[in-house]
Amino acid sequence: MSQITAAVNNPIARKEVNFDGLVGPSHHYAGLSPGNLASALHAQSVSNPKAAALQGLEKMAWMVSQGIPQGVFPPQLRPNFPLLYDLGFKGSPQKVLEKVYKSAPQLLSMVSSASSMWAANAATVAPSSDTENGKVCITPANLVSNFHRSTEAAATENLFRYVFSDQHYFQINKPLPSASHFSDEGAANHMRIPATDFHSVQHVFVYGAQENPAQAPNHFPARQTLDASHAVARLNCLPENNVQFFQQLPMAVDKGVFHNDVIALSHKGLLLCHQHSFVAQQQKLRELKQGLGHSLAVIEIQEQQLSLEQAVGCYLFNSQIVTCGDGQTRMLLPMECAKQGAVKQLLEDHVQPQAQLAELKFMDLQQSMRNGGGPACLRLRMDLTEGELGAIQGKVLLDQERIAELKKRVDQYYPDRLTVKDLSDWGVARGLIEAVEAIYQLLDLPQNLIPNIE
Ligand code: SUG
Repeated sequence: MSQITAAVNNPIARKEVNFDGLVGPSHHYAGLSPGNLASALHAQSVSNPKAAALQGLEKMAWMVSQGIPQGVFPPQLRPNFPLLYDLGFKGSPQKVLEKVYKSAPQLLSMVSSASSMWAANAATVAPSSDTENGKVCITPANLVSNFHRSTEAAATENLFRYVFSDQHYFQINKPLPSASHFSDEGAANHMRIPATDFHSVQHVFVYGAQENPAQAPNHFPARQTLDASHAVARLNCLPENNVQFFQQLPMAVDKGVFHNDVIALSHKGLLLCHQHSFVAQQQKLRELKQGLGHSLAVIEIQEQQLSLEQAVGCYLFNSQIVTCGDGQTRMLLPMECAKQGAVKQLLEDHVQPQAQLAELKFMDLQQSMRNGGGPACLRLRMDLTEGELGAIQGKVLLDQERIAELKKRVDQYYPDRLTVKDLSDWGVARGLIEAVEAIYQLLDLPQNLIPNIE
């Protein structure tokens, strides 16, 4: 038996840890992401950063209450003053904010976006059980599809080089080159699927764009390229036999499926997806089954059960299926799925029995949902051994006490109302920066990870 098969074969050796991005205090709605329908719909509406962060922390608290290891990544510093200086704005912070708001309000939104909260886009991760070098391999995403998101990559890489700095256990790669040819959106377009019998594993990389323009979406951008997916698979040291590449259905991208995790999700040997998730779907699913020795359960939701539009509206596929401390499997879904009778019925009548779910847990994540971020967008999954968990730096692994401390900081520092105009006020912006500093302090993360704004 090869080393890789042996490690995959031992499911007790690793625990799935979900690292959620804590919503930052500058969370607001700016309509920055073409193809993300919720972001466009809520552009310029008034946000509530405090409620957004507390909703995210409630989700983390539920995970901990279920006996599931849970981590957190801090928000990045926003407004991003160093970037504004790089773009030629000069003067005191107040002057810089006034100038950028006056000349380019959308730019102020871009450099102030709290988008690092969507940790599923932070990186692609391969657990040490699956990699040729036996390390956890992590490739931070370059996120070049949207300017406001591309500015996350450097800070994410720095954070990961600190938190996962033990090179005995972790390999942190550089993000791919920042060019559209290598556009990479991280784990949102990647599914690690072990066989139900744990004898093998497949990594499915989902891309939206390839060279043939006939196979590209017409209205909205395809955010992930095939060449980027190939590069990430290589960098993450995955054996070729354990890797497959699926293309998103262009029609689905055009209907608002901007990441694969908006239309498909996996947990252990289960794949839950929509009928219109992939190009040549039946053939690709056959290949996947073959790669897993036919040990895979697929629940494929048909268009007449749930249309693509409905799926994008309620984010059913952006849920998290989790195995809890009591051994039961539960599904954490956005509240929007409970609000539509037909969706709830589909879940209760079909998904719950087929996936053998002990509970459907609906949670209110409305603040993030209004920017197109559901439960699964907010988290980056990693399967880690006890040794790897023990090597993590900073107090980023959570218990209820640390969550309560984080809630206190959020209550103390976060505004409960924010518009882009508010961001042009240095008094407000300084408060947002202090909030981020307080969170780094609480999580025992060095302040030098936060760029100096002078
Ligand atoms: O990249 N929204 C994010 C949502 C990311 C969701 N993540 C996953 N599906 N994994 C995006 O489109 C909107 C920001 C604004 O418009 O203010 C935004 O960036």
